[in-house]
Amino acid sequence: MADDLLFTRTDGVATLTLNRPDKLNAFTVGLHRALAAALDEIEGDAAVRAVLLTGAGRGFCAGQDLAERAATMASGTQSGGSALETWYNPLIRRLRRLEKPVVCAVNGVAAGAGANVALACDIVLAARSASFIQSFARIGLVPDAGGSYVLPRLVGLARASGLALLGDRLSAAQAAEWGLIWRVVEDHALMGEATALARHLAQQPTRALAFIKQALNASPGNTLDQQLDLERDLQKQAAATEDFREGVAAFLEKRPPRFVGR
Ligand code: T3D
Repeated sequence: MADDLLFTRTDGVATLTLNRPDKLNAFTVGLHRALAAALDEIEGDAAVRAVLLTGAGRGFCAGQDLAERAATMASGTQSGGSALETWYNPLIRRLRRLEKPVVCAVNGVAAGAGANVALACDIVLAARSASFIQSFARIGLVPDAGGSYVLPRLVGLARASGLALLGDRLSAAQAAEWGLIWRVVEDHALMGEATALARHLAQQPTRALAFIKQALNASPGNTLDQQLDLERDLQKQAAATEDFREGVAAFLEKRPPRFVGR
């Protein structure tokens, strides 16, 4: 259903709002389709230079819609693995590889794949009342949507094991203290701060931000030598951009830079 996702573009920021509030924005095939179509547009629109992802209502996202999954399991039309292959894995790859920064405003509970979609974004702000739940083990599943990759890297094996094996609720404040997310914001201030952050990023040197994402994505699997080589290659490309020339000129002329994203 088209309204399952709200998609607006203002001031260089594409805002994506998961919009199934009665079901805590749980993922259905319809929501996945709408999100994939929006990301197609965002990738092809040079005027969009940052993305803001959030949820409508009191939740951010409760992961896979279990009623839909129960129905597809009963009819034999879709297995868990195939949903990952078709929807969740491409979504996580796209968020990580998108050549524009993605801010996530976690407005409420983020559970299962909903939590891990949030953690795949570049900068995660969470409302003080929000929480993160690796709820998979509670229903007999394993963390997916990149959870088993990102959790040990962000918080270490001991905390990742506790989160994944117990499926307990982690408060936004604890998530920030552990380094799972960037920052906690008071509930009433979340959307204002997240929007301001996304607008700021939309005025930054977009190509350089894309190269930074690329370098950070590659880092966990690289040796120092490989990473140094990658930094050299990316720096060569960054230094060839119009925005680098503008950044240096603005510095020397003691004025704010006017980056155009090229
Ligand atoms: O096969 C595959 O697709 C593999 C992929 C798996 C990816 C996954 O994400 S698996 C994990 C799926 N998600 C969960 O297990 C979380 C289920 N939800 C919860 O545990 C709780 O809802 C929360 C802890 C997130 C929030 O609890 P609470 O008490 O604040 O809210 P609630 O009352 O449980 O939920 C409110 C409504 O949303 C309720 O609907 P109702 O009864 O008012 O009509 C509830 O059923 C619905 N809802 C919440 N989560 C889901 C959901 N409906 C469908 N699927 C959900 N995941």
